Amino acid sequence: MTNAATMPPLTDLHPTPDDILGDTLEGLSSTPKRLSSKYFYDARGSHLFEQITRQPEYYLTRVELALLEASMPAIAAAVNDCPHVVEYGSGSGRKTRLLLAGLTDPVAYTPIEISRSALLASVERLAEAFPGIEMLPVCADFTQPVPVPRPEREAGHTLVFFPGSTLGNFTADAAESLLCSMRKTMGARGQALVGIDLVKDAATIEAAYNDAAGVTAAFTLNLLTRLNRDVGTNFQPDGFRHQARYVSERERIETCLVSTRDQEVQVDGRRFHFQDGEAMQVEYSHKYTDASFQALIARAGLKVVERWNAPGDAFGLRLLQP
Ligand code: AVJ
Repeated sequence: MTNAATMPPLTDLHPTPDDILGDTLEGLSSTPKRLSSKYFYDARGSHLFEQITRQPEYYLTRVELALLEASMPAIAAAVNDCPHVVEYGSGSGRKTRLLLAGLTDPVAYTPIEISRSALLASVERLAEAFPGIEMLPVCADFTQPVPVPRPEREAGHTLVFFPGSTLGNFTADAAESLLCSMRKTMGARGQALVGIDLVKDAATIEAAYNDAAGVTAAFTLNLLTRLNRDVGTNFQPDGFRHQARYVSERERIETCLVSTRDQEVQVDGRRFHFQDGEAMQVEYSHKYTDASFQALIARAGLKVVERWNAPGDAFGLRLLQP
């Protein structure tokens, strides 16, 4: 039930149409062309992502939820008491529910999420389930500096929660600056709980991004529909196809939209030509080893203090500290 008492105030810093247009023009002017995966998450994109997490090939969410559930007592013991939990890219909040239920006396919860609809729906459910935890939702692109609200009741420290291997969507340089801003958010006594997908056989990884039902393809192509609506591009989604390949040398999935014909796209009085077969880069999903993850977080002044792996090392949770 929606009512004034359970609806927490929203800090709304959603990217403006100008932000999205600027990024789109920059990406279409690059060689090779690229668009940012953060714009996948409009209302429909967030809904399609939820459907991806239920596809049999997409092991990540299922495995991480089971790992979080199984490790929760150990996680609660390793996390300092009375935390303010700040989650980056909170999505539907299924993992949050397990975390908030398992931690010792969480004081407040700040989800930072670019999809306003996903944020409002999840925080409304969480507010009902956890009436004693102050909800401080922020709609924002977390790759930009985000002011984190201050809870009414003093928290012992800040716990950054960054599950889903969302870190994997960032190149090493972008991941480093994001981890640095998380380190600032958590403060000297803070901690971060990060979910990472681990390097495994290429076929398993590739299948996860090429589900038989075609949900991932629809998710990728929705980016074009979204940009047509929000910044006035005139992409013809049926002139592109989803392509996701695991590149072992770079330990990542590279997702592209491939033009299936010679065509032109116009936006803001400018024209961009696509050749038949031209690939536009839209998403990376990096997979990690202990060594590559250690090296990455070290660049941001962080270290692993606890680690939990799913059976068969399918997925990992890492507790980090400055
Ligand atoms: C949002 C990082 C969890 O990269 O695996 C799923 C997004 N893209 N299928 C990922 C995604 C295509 C996903 N995460």
